[in-house]
Amino acid sequence: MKISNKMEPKIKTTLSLFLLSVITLSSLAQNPIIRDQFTADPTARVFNGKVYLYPSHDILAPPGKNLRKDWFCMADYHVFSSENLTDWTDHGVIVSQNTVTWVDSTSYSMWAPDCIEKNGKYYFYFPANKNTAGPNGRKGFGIGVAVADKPEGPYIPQPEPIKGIFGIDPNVLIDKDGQAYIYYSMGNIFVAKLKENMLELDSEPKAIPDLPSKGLKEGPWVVERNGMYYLTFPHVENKIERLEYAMGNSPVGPFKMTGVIMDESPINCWTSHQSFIEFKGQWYLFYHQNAYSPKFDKNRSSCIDSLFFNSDGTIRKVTPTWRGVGISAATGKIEIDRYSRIDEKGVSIAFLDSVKPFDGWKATFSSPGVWATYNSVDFGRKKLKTAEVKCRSEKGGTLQIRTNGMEGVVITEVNIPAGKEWNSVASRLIKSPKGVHNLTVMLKEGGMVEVDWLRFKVR
Ligand code: FUB
Repeated sequence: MKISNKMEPKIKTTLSLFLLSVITLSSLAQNPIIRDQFTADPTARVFNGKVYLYPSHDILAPPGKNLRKDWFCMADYHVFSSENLTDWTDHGVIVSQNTVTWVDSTSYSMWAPDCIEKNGKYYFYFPANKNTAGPNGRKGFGIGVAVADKPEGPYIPQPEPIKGIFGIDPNVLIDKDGQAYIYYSMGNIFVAKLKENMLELDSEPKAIPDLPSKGLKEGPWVVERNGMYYLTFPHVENKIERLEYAMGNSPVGPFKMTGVIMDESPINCWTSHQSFIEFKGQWYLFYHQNAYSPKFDKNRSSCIDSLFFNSDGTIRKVTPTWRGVGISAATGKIEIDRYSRIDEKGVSIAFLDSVKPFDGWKATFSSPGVWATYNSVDFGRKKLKTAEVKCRSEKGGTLQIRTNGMEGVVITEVNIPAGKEWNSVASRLIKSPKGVHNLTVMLKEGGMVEVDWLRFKVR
């Protein structure tokens, strides 16, 4: 891509920003899925056989900007992609409050976005505070569109927000007949038709009736499956948001309230926000919580768990997990603190360093016999020879690593020397499994042992 001097200054800045910011950092698997920055309101889309993630980008309010310290603060959007839901590439900033002409660049209000493809173009919809009042005299939230030729950009923002919308959390559905609909929230959830150009409304926005009348509703996400339309949204039924849905026979309803997709956050994140995709024959729910910021729930992180439909088309409630989805390579770092099952009385999870949450977590095995299981580890077909465990134990201890839970085959036993420092301890394998197995780590004997990660090596 060439930056030419003849380009509009805003477009030029947007392109330069995009080109400068393309990063190909790979994150690890498990929940949260992005492990070096906050990513809220995760919109997932499948484009060209890959999964693209368009989250909003929570940050702490920068000092000296006259911003509330206790509120959402978002200046830009990144896009991420993955071929396996396990390894994620950050393609960098695609839209920033400083490069959209109509956005108040002091507002840090780039909330939940969406992105959709039509005729080979990618339309990125985003809410933000306007810098001028509209014809109705209102500033507040508008919804803008930025357009690209590729899912990862570069995106060129339109000079004006979509006329006729005052709201947040855009979501766009293109129905089977090609008609596009935009959904958004502002107290109610609204729907309107979009014109063929995807940039203008083709009908008056209408509030969708028959949804809960008490408690905040926001974040609509509509998906069609087998001729049924699912209107999903976060709603405060009790004290904080949970994910609910209504079903209907058309993109504009009527929708009938049907159930709860995910209960309120077990770690008390006030907001929730969702999107669904079907990828390689499995449905997945993307959502967020505040695992990396337990004391401030406006710094959130994206997660994925599998989602299943019942035979009547209703959705089975999803329980959030730390393990998340996808298969982990035995030769990569397996974070046992992102367990699929755990001996809750004997294994505890904590940050490695509470002032550096993105360093991740450790699992502490308190006494002999306690265990944690991590599912779906791929040992491949090659013989593996060594296990390496990053661990620490003041008194020393022996960890047993085996396949398939309590009945499994012992792969190795790792003798951890007594000491105060973190060490990488290696141990020869007794058995090298082949293919995909669940892995169990058990403290066989000794004192308390802390584990950061483990992996297997061919040498
Ligand atoms: O991220 C800011 C707001 O919080 C979103 O727009 C809402 O859906 C909620 O997640």
